[in-house]
Parts: sequence; C-alpha cells; structure tokens
Amino acid sequence: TDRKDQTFESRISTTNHPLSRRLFKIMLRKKTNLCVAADVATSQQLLSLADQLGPHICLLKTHVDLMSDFTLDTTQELKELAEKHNFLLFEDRKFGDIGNTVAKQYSGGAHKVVEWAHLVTAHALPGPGVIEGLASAAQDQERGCVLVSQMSSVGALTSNEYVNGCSRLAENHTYFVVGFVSQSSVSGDSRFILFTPGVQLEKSVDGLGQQYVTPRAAVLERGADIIIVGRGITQASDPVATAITYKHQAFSAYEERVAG
Ligand code: S5P
Repeated sequence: TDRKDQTFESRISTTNHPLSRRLFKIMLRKKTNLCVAADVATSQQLLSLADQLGPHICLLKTHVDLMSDFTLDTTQELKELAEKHNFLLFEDRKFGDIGNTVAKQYSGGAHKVVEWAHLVTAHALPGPGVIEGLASAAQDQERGCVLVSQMSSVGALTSNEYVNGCSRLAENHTYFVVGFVSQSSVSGDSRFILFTPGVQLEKSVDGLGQQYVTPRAAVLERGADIIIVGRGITQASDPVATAITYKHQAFSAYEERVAG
C-alpha cells in the first residue's frame, strides 16, 4: 500500500533510519505533525519560540545563517529545549555542493551544524556525493538529511525528471535520507517522510514568490506527512494559540487520510 494510506505507527517498522523512527514516535505521542520554521533574527527570539511552541511541534526548523547573534551557546540551549519538549532540530541549510565541500560546511564554520541539528536539508542537484559527503561528516552520530525534491516558490525549476532523480537517490541512500521537502506526493515509499512548506490558514502568496496552501490541502491533496509553517505562526499575534490551530488542522487531516 501507498505511503499516504499508512499510519505513522505502521510505518515505524518499515524504516531502518533511527531518526525517522524517532520522528514517527514523537508525532504519535504528541499528536502533532507540525514543524515550525523559526526564521527570527536573534537567539532570544529563537529560544523563546522553541520553549513556547515546543509542546506543539515535532520539529523546529532553523536558518541559523540569518541570525545576527547565533553562537554555540544558543545550540546548547536549543538542545536542552528539544529534550525538554521532545522535538527534533532541523537546520534548513540546503546544502548543494560537492561532497568534500558540504562535509566541511556541515561540520565546520561558525555554526557546526552537525553537532546540534538532527536533520538538515540538502539539494540533490550535485548527485550522490552531496549525501555521501554529509554522511561522512556525521560519522557515528544519529543524523539524517531531507532532500529538497520540489519547492513552494513560483517558477521552481524542479521538473518531473529531477523529482524522480531525487527519489532514486533517496532509495539508494536510506541510511542517511529520511525523506523529501515536496509539494506533492513525490514518493509512495512508506519509509520516506514528506515535509511540505508554503502553508498558511488561507491560500495566499507573500509577494516574493512564496505560495501558500492550507494545512488540510497540504496533507490531503499534496501528500504532506509534516507541514512546515513559518510566518503564519511566528508573526501571529498569539503564536501559541495559532500553533495549536495549525497542529489540530494538520493532525486531523492526517487521521482522516489514513482512515481512508
Ligand atoms: O520549497 C520550499 C522549501 C523550504 S525548506 N519552500 C519554503 O518555504 N521552505 C522554507 O520553509 C523556507 O526557507 C522558510 O523557512 C519556510 C517557510 O516559511 P513561511 O514563513 O513562508 O511559512
């Protein structure tokens, strides 16, 4: 049976990736398939969002390179909040270079992403080397990557051929790839988790190419397992209440989907 029709519970045993298993278990225990994109400028804002929204999310997605004061102390506090509220850390670095370069970017630089982020995003454009490079830098730590298969923005260049190439690449590297960022059901393989950004409570656009669908449409029409929501929550007047609304809509859409 297709990925979309299977419960997270039944999918746990189909994957050997320890982080996929952890993520399925977190989603079931907390009844949330919401990932918040905390695209904020300061560590204080990031940590405050992580603590407030922590109970309602399975994943916290970051872009640490847009922060003005990010240090390794911030990562220590993030790790503690992730443990306190039982969510995973997801750095949206979109690695997209040759293996040797991404291995150094992942483990080095100012951000030392491999030391604190459970998951990272990567573009499949370079081919298998990008995954092999990241995996080599992860060594024996429990780490994984999500391949960007399709994008939410207007005019994205991800053709069907590219999307199919991403799927083949993932199938050949299941020890490291946990799933895809996508806008449609790019894979029926129950091992892979589909993450869908471009989600707000109303269908809309942002003026710089971003396109939004509703949580229900993301899960029921576009095949999302996890919805990624940024400004819809972070810029709301009450981010916690708003996160709860997204959580309920996305999780009940998931329950409806698997109930068939
Ligand atoms: O196709 C994509 C892939 C990603 S990871 N479209 C996206 O918008 N994203 C990310 O999701 C983007 O970088 C941002 O962090 C988040 C969406 O944020 P929002 O404020 O538009 O909800």
